[in-house]
Amino acid sequence: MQFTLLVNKYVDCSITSQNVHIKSEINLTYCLTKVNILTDKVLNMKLYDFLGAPNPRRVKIFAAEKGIELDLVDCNMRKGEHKTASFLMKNPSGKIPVLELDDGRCIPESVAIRRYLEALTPEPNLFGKDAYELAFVESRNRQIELELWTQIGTSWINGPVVAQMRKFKQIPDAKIASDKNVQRYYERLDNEFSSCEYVAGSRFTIADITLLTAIDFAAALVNLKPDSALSHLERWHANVSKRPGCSVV
Ligand SMILES: N[C@@H](CCC(=O)N[C@@H](CS)C(=O)NCC(=O)O)C(=O)O
Repeated sequence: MQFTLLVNKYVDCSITSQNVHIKSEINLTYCLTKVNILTDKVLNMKLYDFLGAPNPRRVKIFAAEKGIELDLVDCNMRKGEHKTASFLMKNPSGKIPVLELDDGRCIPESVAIRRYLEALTPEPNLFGKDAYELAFVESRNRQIELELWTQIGTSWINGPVVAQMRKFKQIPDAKIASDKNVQRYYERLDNEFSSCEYVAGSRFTIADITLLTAIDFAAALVNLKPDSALSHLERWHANVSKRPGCSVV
């Protein structure tokens, strides 16, 4: 319905003048984007997921915040389903999440998937609205990925849950160092949240999802819950956890 109306508008306008024609082409592009959104929703994008895995959760929260429904496909990591030949065709890195489109094309990497979803459904905006905000949100998101997620990852790989899998040679000293780095980073964040409501300023963005999923995973499975004395960090955590989209596990 919406598609037909907008196309009619395009056709009507295009015959009046060159100027209006250009404007209406923009309308058509906008309109086709909208159709794509509807089409992708109708065609069921599949998200390869595993309950409790933090990187797919980053995508699930993002989608929930935007009201996008994804068809979840259980990729049982315990059984190694993310390393099978057929899964490696979807993502040669053998990791989840992967978004599979209706025509079989696949997008790995949680940030890349979310860029795709943001392009399809621009509102509510979660990546940044103007040149500065886009760059600032990206910088905050990257810092949390590179300075916190990596340290939590080291503690996880060298910690007790992974020890039970007997797959990796563990390095206890690496875990001692990364545990300390995580605690120091929590202190830095606490300090930042004393003057800032969200990770990238005054509104909720993708960077908050990156931090929330990191902390929840660290607290639940890596024994790295932030100290309750870090009251600003605790306030931020309670505040974002209340959002319906963030209740997705
Ligand atoms: N940078 C990737 C990381 C994906 C990732 O590490 N996913 C984990 C699950 S939460 C995984 O599949 N691990 C399996 C492995 O590393 O072999 C992203 O953001 O999607």
